[in-house]
Amino acid sequence: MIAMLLFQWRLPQASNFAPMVDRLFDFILWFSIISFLIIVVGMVFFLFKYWRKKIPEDKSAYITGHTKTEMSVAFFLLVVVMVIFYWGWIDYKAMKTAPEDALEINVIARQWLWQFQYADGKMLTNELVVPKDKPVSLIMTSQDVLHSFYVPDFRIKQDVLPKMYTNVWFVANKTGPYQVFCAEYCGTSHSQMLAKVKVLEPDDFEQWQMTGELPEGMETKVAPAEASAAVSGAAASTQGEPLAEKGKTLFSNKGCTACHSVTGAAGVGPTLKGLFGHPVELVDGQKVNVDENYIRQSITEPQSNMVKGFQPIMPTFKGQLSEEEINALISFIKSLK
Ligand code: HEC
Ligand SMILES: [Cu+2]
Repeated sequence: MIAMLLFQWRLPQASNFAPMVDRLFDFILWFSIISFLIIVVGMVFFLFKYWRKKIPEDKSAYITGHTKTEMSVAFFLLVVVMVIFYWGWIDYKAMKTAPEDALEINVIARQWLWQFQYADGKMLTNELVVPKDKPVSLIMTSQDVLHSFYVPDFRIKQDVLPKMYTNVWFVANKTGPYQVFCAEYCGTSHSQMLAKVKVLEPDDFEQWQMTGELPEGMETKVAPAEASAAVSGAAASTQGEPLAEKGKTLFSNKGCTACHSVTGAAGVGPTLKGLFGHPVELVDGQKVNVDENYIRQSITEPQSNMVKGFQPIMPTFKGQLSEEEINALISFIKSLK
Protein backbone atom coordinates (compact mmCIF):
# COMPACT_ATOMS: atom_id res chain seq x y z
CA MET A 1 0.00 0.00 0.00
CA ILE A 2 2.73 2.44 0.99
CA ALA A 3 4.81 1.32 -1.98
CA MET A 4 1.81 2.00 -4.17
CA LEU A 5 1.42 5.47 -2.78
CA LEU A 6 5.12 6.17 -3.26
CA PHE A 7 5.53 4.85 -6.75
CA GLN A 8 2.04 4.95 -8.18
CA TRP A 9 0.63 8.15 -6.85
CA ARG A 10 0.24 9.39 -10.40
CA LEU A 11 -2.91 8.66 -12.40
CA PRO A 12 -2.52 6.37 -15.42
CA GLN A 13 -1.27 8.19 -18.49
CA ALA A 14 -3.66 7.19 -21.25
CA SER A 15 -3.44 9.98 -23.82
CA ASN A 16 -0.90 12.02 -25.77
CA PHE A 17 -1.46 14.93 -23.38
CA ALA A 18 -0.85 13.01 -20.17
CA PRO A 19 2.99 13.03 -20.24
CA MET A 20 2.92 16.66 -21.40
CA VAL A 21 0.72 17.86 -18.54
CA ASP A 22 2.62 15.74 -16.03
CA ARG A 23 6.01 17.15 -17.07
CA LEU A 24 4.92 20.70 -16.36
CA PHE A 25 3.18 19.58 -13.19
CA ASP A 26 6.37 17.82 -12.03
CA PHE A 27 8.47 20.88 -12.80
CA ILE A 28 6.23 23.12 -10.70
CA LEU A 29 5.99 20.51 -7.94
CA TRP A 30 9.76 19.94 -7.70
CA PHE A 31 10.54 23.62 -7.96
CA SER A 32 8.18 24.21 -5.04
CA ILE A 33 9.60 21.34 -3.00
CA ILE A 34 13.19 22.51 -3.52
CA SER A 35 12.37 26.15 -2.77
CA PHE A 36 10.52 25.07 0.34
CA LEU A 37 13.49 23.03 1.54
CA ILE A 38 16.01 25.79 0.85
CA ILE A 39 13.92 28.31 2.77
CA VAL A 40 13.04 26.07 5.72
CA VAL A 41 16.49 24.50 6.08
CA GLY A 42 18.09 27.97 5.84
CA MET A 43 15.70 29.34 8.41
CA VAL A 44 16.38 26.54 10.91
CA PHE A 45 20.13 26.82 10.29
CA PHE A 46 20.23 30.55 11.02
CA LEU A 47 17.89 30.11 13.95
CA PHE A 48 20.49 27.98 15.70
CA LYS A 49 23.53 29.80 14.41
CA TYR A 50 22.40 33.15 15.78
CA TRP A 51 20.72 31.89 18.92
CA ARG A 52 20.89 34.71 21.42
CA LYS A 53 22.04 32.58 24.31
CA LYS A 54 25.25 31.80 22.46
CA ILE A 55 26.25 35.42 21.92
CA PRO A 56 24.71 37.26 24.87
CA GLU A 57 26.27 40.72 24.50
CA ASP A 58 26.11 41.25 20.77
CA LYS A 59 23.15 42.87 19.26
CA SER A 60 22.71 42.09 15.58
CA ALA A 61 23.12 44.87 13.10
CA TYR A 62 20.02 46.67 11.96
CA ILE A 63 19.66 45.99 8.24
CA THR A 64 17.24 48.20 6.31
CA GLY A 65 17.46 46.34 3.03
CA HIS A 66 19.74 45.05 0.33
CA THR A 67 18.60 46.22 -3.08
CA LYS A 68 20.89 43.96 -5.08
CA THR A 69 19.77 40.79 -3.31
CA GLU A 70 16.11 41.76 -3.41
CA MET A 71 16.22 42.63 -7.09
CA SER A 72 18.05 39.45 -8.04
CA VAL A 73 15.57 37.28 -6.14
CA ALA A 74 12.65 39.12 -7.76
CA PHE A 75 14.27 38.80 -11.19
CA PHE A 76 15.00 35.12 -10.72
CA LEU A 77 11.40 34.46 -9.70
CA LEU A 78 10.16 36.49 -12.65
CA VAL A 79 12.20 34.30 -14.99
CA VAL A 80 10.78 31.16 -13.39
CA VAL A 81 7.22 32.43 -13.72
CA MET A 82 7.83 33.35 -17.36
CA VAL A 83 9.22 29.87 -18.04
CA ILE A 84 6.11 28.31 -16.49
CA PHE A 85 3.88 30.69 -18.46
CA TYR A 86 5.61 30.03 -21.78
CA TRP A 87 5.68 26.29 -21.20
CA GLY A 88 1.98 26.28 -20.28
CA TRP A 89 1.14 28.42 -23.27
CA ILE A 90 2.85 26.04 -25.71
CA ASP A 91 1.04 23.05 -24.19
CA TYR A 92 -2.25 24.94 -24.16
CA LYS A 93 -1.89 25.80 -27.85
CA ALA A 94 -1.26 22.15 -28.68
CA MET A 95 -4.35 21.17 -26.73
CA LYS A 96 -6.50 23.78 -28.46
CA THR A 97 -5.73 22.92 -32.08
CA ALA A 98 -7.16 19.60 -33.21
CA PRO A 99 -5.49 18.01 -36.24
CA GLU A 100 -7.43 18.16 -39.53
CA ASP A 101 -7.84 14.40 -39.80
CA ALA A 102 -9.34 13.97 -36.34
CA LEU A 103 -12.42 11.82 -35.94
CA GLU A 104 -15.19 14.28 -35.03
CA ILE A 105 -17.81 13.32 -32.49
CA ASN A 106 -20.57 15.60 -31.20
CA VAL A 107 -21.15 15.69 -27.48
CA ILE A 108 -24.40 16.87 -25.95
CA ALA A 109 -24.42 17.30 -22.19
CA ARG A 110 -27.56 17.66 -20.15
CA GLN A 111 -28.80 17.18 -16.63
CA TRP A 112 -27.50 14.55 -15.96
CA LEU A 113 -26.03 12.55 -18.77
CA TRP A 114 -23.66 12.62 -21.71
CA GLN A 115 -24.70 11.90 -25.27
CA PHE A 116 -22.26 11.13 -28.04
CA GLN A 117 -23.41 11.58 -31.61
CA TYR A 118 -21.33 9.97 -34.36
CA ALA A 119 -21.20 10.96 -38.03
CA ASP A 120 -22.59 7.57 -39.04
CA GLY A 121 -25.75 8.16 -37.00
CA LYS A 122 -24.86 6.27 -33.84
CA MET A 123 -26.02 7.95 -30.67
CA LEU A 124 -24.54 6.69 -27.42
CA THR A 125 -25.48 7.63 -23.89
CA ASN A 126 -22.83 7.74 -21.17
CA GLU A 127 -20.44 5.77 -23.35
CA LEU A 128 -17.88 7.10 -25.79
CA VAL A 129 -16.15 4.56 -28.02
CA VAL A 130 -12.93 5.68 -29.73
CA PRO A 131 -10.06 4.05 -31.61
CA LYS A 132 -6.58 3.89 -30.12
CA ASP A 133 -3.80 6.08 -31.59
CA LYS A 134 -6.11 8.22 -33.69
CA PRO A 135 -6.91 11.86 -32.93
CA VAL A 136 -10.48 12.33 -31.73
CA SER A 137 -12.06 15.76 -31.63
CA LEU A 138 -15.13 16.43 -29.51
CA ILE A 139 -17.51 19.23 -30.48
CA MET A 140 -19.49 19.83 -27.35
CA THR A 141 -22.56 21.74 -26.29
CA SER A 142 -25.05 21.68 -23.43
CA GLN A 143 -28.83 21.49 -23.55
CA ASP A 144 -29.28 23.27 -20.25
CA VAL A 145 -26.62 24.53 -17.83
CA LEU A 146 -22.83 24.59 -17.62
CA HIS A 147 -21.13 21.21 -17.50
CA SER A 148 -17.50 20.21 -17.85
CA PHE A 149 -16.09 17.21 -19.69
CA TYR A 150 -13.31 15.74 -17.59
CA VAL A 151 -11.22 12.62 -18.22
CA PRO A 152 -8.47 12.55 -15.56
CA ASP A 153 -6.53 9.70 -17.21
CA PHE A 154 -6.34 11.75 -20.42
CA ARG A 155 -5.55 15.01 -18.55
CA ILE A 156 -8.31 16.81 -20.42
CA LYS A 157 -11.02 19.01 -18.97
CA GLN A 158 -13.19 21.40 -20.94
CA ASP A 159 -16.27 23.38 -19.99
CA VAL A 160 -19.41 22.54 -21.95
CA LEU A 161 -21.69 25.52 -22.47
CA PRO A 162 -25.26 26.03 -23.61
CA LYS A 163 -25.84 27.91 -26.90
CA MET A 164 -22.33 27.39 -28.24
CA TYR A 165 -19.70 24.79 -29.03
CA THR A 166 -16.46 24.16 -27.22
CA ASN A 167 -13.85 21.77 -28.44
CA VAL A 168 -11.40 19.32 -26.95
CA TRP A 169 -9.25 16.68 -28.64
CA PHE A 170 -6.93 13.83 -27.69
CA VAL A 171 -5.15 10.74 -28.92
CA ALA A 172 -5.88 7.86 -26.59
CA ASN A 173 -2.85 5.59 -26.56
CA LYS A 174 -3.87 2.74 -24.28
CA THR A 175 -6.92 0.53 -24.67
CA GLY A 176 -9.38 0.23 -21.87
CA PRO A 177 -12.32 1.97 -20.29
CA TYR A 178 -11.64 5.34 -18.68
CA GLN A 179 -13.83 7.37 -16.40
CA VAL A 180 -15.51 10.59 -17.52
CA PHE A 181 -16.71 13.04 -14.89
CA CYS A 182 -18.73 16.20 -15.03
CA ALA A 183 -16.47 18.76 -13.37
CA GLU A 184 -18.89 21.67 -13.10
CA TYR A 185 -21.57 21.53 -10.43
CA CYS A 186 -24.80 21.22 -12.41
CA GLY A 187 -27.58 20.31 -10.02
CA THR A 188 -28.95 17.47 -7.88
CA SER A 189 -27.45 14.50 -9.71
CA HIS A 190 -24.20 16.17 -10.74
CA SER A 191 -22.18 13.43 -9.07
CA GLN A 192 -24.05 10.80 -11.10
CA MET A 193 -23.20 12.48 -14.38
CA LEU A 194 -20.70 9.78 -15.30
CA ALA A 195 -19.63 8.17 -18.54
CA LYS A 196 -16.93 5.84 -19.81
CA VAL A 197 -14.52 6.37 -22.69
CA LYS A 198 -13.80 2.98 -24.24
CA VAL A 199 -10.58 2.94 -26.20
CA LEU A 200 -10.44 0.07 -28.70
CA GLU A 201 -7.75 -1.31 -31.00
CA PRO A 202 -8.37 0.15 -34.48
CA ASP A 203 -9.60 -3.22 -35.79
CA ASP A 204 -12.01 -3.64 -32.91
CA PHE A 205 -13.20 -0.09 -33.46
CA GLU A 206 -14.00 -0.81 -37.11
CA GLN A 207 -15.77 -3.98 -36.05
CA TRP A 208 -17.79 -1.99 -33.52
CA GLN A 209 -18.72 0.63 -36.11
CA MET A 210 -20.12 -2.05 -38.39
CA THR A 211 -21.77 -4.40 -35.93
CA GLY A 212 -22.10 -2.41 -32.73
CA GLU A 213 -20.30 -5.18 -30.86
CA LEU A 214 -17.68 -4.34 -28.27
CA PRO A 215 -14.74 -6.68 -27.62
CA GLU A 216 -14.68 -8.93 -24.58
CA GLY A 217 -14.31 -7.17 -21.28
CA MET A 218 -15.60 -3.89 -22.73
CA GLU A 219 -19.26 -4.81 -23.09
CA THR A 220 -21.82 -2.31 -21.97
CA LYS A 221 -23.32 -3.19 -18.64
CA VAL A 222 -27.04 -3.28 -19.05
CA ALA A 223 -28.76 -1.17 -16.44
CA PRO A 224 -31.52 -2.56 -14.23
CA ALA A 225 -34.82 -1.97 -15.98
CA GLU A 226 -36.21 0.35 -13.32
CA ALA A 227 -33.24 2.69 -13.36
CA SER A 228 -33.56 5.28 -16.09
CA ALA A 229 -30.43 6.34 -17.93
CA ALA A 230 -30.96 9.90 -16.82
CA VAL A 231 -30.14 9.22 -13.19
CA SER A 232 -28.15 6.01 -13.06
CA GLY A 233 -25.25 6.77 -15.36
CA ALA A 234 -26.37 3.77 -17.43
CA ALA A 235 -25.22 3.44 -21.00
CA ALA A 236 -27.38 3.00 -24.08
CA SER A 237 -26.93 3.26 -27.81
CA THR A 238 -29.06 3.69 -30.91
CA GLN A 239 -28.27 3.66 -34.61
CA GLY A 240 -29.88 6.29 -36.81
CA GLU A 241 -29.16 7.45 -40.33
CA PRO A 242 -25.82 9.21 -40.96
CA LEU A 243 -25.69 12.68 -39.50
CA ALA A 244 -25.17 14.52 -42.80
CA GLU A 245 -28.10 12.59 -44.35
CA LYS A 246 -30.32 13.53 -41.45
CA GLY A 247 -29.20 17.14 -41.91
CA LYS A 248 -30.04 17.03 -45.59
CA THR A 249 -33.59 15.87 -44.84
CA LEU A 250 -33.99 18.59 -42.20
CA PHE A 251 -32.63 21.16 -44.62
CA SER A 252 -35.56 20.61 -46.95
CA ASN A 253 -38.17 19.83 -44.28
CA LYS A 254 -37.43 23.04 -42.37
CA GLY A 255 -37.65 25.10 -45.56
CA CYS A 256 -34.02 26.16 -45.76
CA THR A 257 -34.04 25.23 -49.45
CA ALA A 258 -36.45 28.10 -50.19
CA CYS A 259 -33.66 30.63 -49.65
CA HIS A 260 -30.40 28.66 -49.77
CA SER A 261 -28.94 26.69 -52.63
CA VAL A 262 -26.36 24.00 -52.03
CA THR A 263 -25.06 24.15 -55.58
CA GLY A 264 -23.27 27.50 -55.56
CA ALA A 265 -26.05 29.68 -57.01
CA ALA A 266 -27.02 32.65 -54.84
CA GLY A 267 -30.71 32.98 -54.02
CA VAL A 268 -32.54 35.09 -51.47
CA GLY A 269 -29.87 33.87 -49.08
CA PRO A 270 -26.22 33.01 -49.74
CA THR A 271 -25.38 29.58 -51.09
CA LEU A 272 -24.10 27.24 -48.44
CA LYS A 273 -21.79 25.39 -50.80
CA GLY A 274 -18.16 25.57 -49.70
CA LEU A 275 -19.13 27.78 -46.76
CA PHE A 276 -17.50 25.84 -43.95
CA GLY A 277 -13.92 26.76 -43.10
CA HIS A 278 -13.93 29.89 -45.27
CA PRO A 279 -14.13 33.55 -44.32
CA VAL A 280 -17.40 35.47 -44.75
CA GLU A 281 -17.80 39.23 -44.85
CA LEU A 282 -20.47 40.66 -42.58
CA VAL A 283 -22.41 43.92 -43.09
CA ASP A 284 -20.13 45.80 -40.71
CA GLY A 285 -17.14 44.87 -42.88
CA GLN A 286 -15.84 42.38 -40.36
CA LYS A 287 -14.47 39.11 -41.79
CA VAL A 288 -15.19 35.98 -39.79
CA ASN A 289 -14.18 32.40 -40.31
CA VAL A 290 -17.04 29.93 -40.66
CA ASP A 291 -16.89 27.28 -37.96
CA GLU A 292 -19.52 25.32 -36.03
CA ASN A 293 -20.26 28.26 -33.76
CA TYR A 294 -20.82 30.62 -36.70
CA ILE A 295 -23.30 28.28 -38.37
CA ARG A 296 -25.08 27.62 -35.14
CA GLN A 297 -25.47 31.33 -34.55
CA SER A 298 -26.66 31.89 -38.14
CA ILE A 299 -29.46 29.41 -37.52
CA THR A 300 -30.54 30.43 -34.02
CA GLU A 301 -29.87 34.17 -34.20
CA PRO A 302 -29.64 35.02 -37.91
CA GLN A 303 -29.65 38.77 -37.35
CA SER A 304 -26.64 38.70 -35.07
CA ASN A 305 -24.19 37.98 -37.87
CA MET A 306 -25.68 39.49 -41.03
CA VAL A 307 -23.88 38.53 -44.23
CA LYS A 308 -22.94 41.49 -46.42
CA GLY A 309 -25.25 42.00 -49.42
CA PHE A 310 -28.28 40.19 -47.99
CA GLN A 311 -31.51 41.29 -46.36
CA PRO A 312 -32.36 40.44 -42.73
CA ILE A 313 -35.18 38.09 -43.69
CA MET A 314 -34.00 34.76 -42.36
CA PRO A 315 -36.41 33.61 -39.65
CA THR A 316 -34.88 32.43 -36.41
CA PHE A 317 -34.98 28.73 -35.71
CA LYS A 318 -34.28 29.20 -32.05
CA GLY A 319 -36.20 26.66 -29.98
CA GLN A 320 -37.42 24.83 -33.07
CA LEU A 321 -34.46 22.54 -33.48
CA SER A 322 -33.02 20.13 -30.95
CA GLU A 323 -29.27 20.00 -30.32
CA GLU A 324 -29.17 16.73 -32.29
CA GLU A 325 -30.86 18.45 -35.23
CA ILE A 326 -28.55 21.45 -35.18
CA ASN A 327 -25.57 19.07 -35.15
CA ALA A 328 -27.08 17.24 -38.13
CA LEU A 329 -27.61 20.49 -40.08
CA ILE A 330 -24.04 21.60 -39.37
CA SER A 331 -22.74 18.20 -40.41
CA PHE A 332 -24.69 18.52 -43.70
CA ILE A 333 -23.42 22.07 -44.34
CA LYS A 334 -19.88 20.89 -43.60
CA SER A 335 -20.25 18.17 -46.21
CA LEU A 336 -21.05 20.75 -48.96
CA LYS A 337 -17.44 21.12 -50.06
C1 HEC B 1 -36.57 33.29 -45.75
C2 HEC B 1 -35.30 32.89 -46.27
C3 HEC B 1 -34.39 32.00 -45.43
C4 HEC B 1 -34.67 30.80 -44.85
C5 HEC B 1 -35.99 30.04 -44.83
C6 HEC B 1 -33.43 30.35 -44.24
N1 HEC B 1 -32.45 31.26 -44.44
FE1 HEC B 1 -30.51 31.12 -43.85
N2 HEC B 1 -30.15 32.99 -44.52
C7 HEC B 1 -31.05 33.78 -45.24
C8 HEC B 1 -30.42 35.06 -45.56
C9 HEC B 1 -31.07 36.21 -46.31
C10 HEC B 1 -29.11 34.99 -45.04
C11 HEC B 1 -28.03 36.08 -45.10
C12 HEC B 1 -28.29 37.15 -44.08
C13 HEC B 1 -28.02 36.67 -42.69
O1 HEC B 1 -26.87 36.44 -42.34
O2 HEC B 1 -28.99 36.53 -41.93
C14 HEC B 1 -28.98 33.69 -44.41
C15 HEC B 1 -27.81 33.21 -43.79
C16 HEC B 1 -27.62 31.90 -43.40
C17 HEC B 1 -26.35 31.35 -43.01
C18 HEC B 1 -25.02 32.08 -43.03
C19 HEC B 1 -24.54 32.01 -44.47
C20 HEC B 1 -23.24 32.69 -44.77
O3 HEC B 1 -22.91 32.76 -45.98
O4 HEC B 1 -22.57 33.14 -43.86
C21 HEC B 1 -26.56 30.04 -42.71
C22 HEC B 1 -25.52 29.02 -42.26
C23 HEC B 1 -27.97 29.78 -42.88
N3 HEC B 1 -28.58 30.93 -43.31
C24 HEC B 1 -28.57 28.56 -42.67
C25 HEC B 1 -29.92 28.33 -42.79
C26 HEC B 1 -30.57 27.10 -42.42
C27 HEC B 1 -29.87 25.86 -41.88
C28 HEC B 1 -31.90 27.27 -42.66
C29 HEC B 1 -33.02 26.28 -42.39
C30 HEC B 1 -33.10 25.75 -41.04
C31 HEC B 1 -32.09 28.62 -43.19
N4 HEC B 1 -30.87 29.22 -43.23
C32 HEC B 1 -33.30 29.14 -43.57
C33 HEC B 1 -32.34 33.44 -45.58
C34 HEC B 1 -33.01 32.30 -45.16
CU1 LIG C 1 -22.89 18.28 -15.41
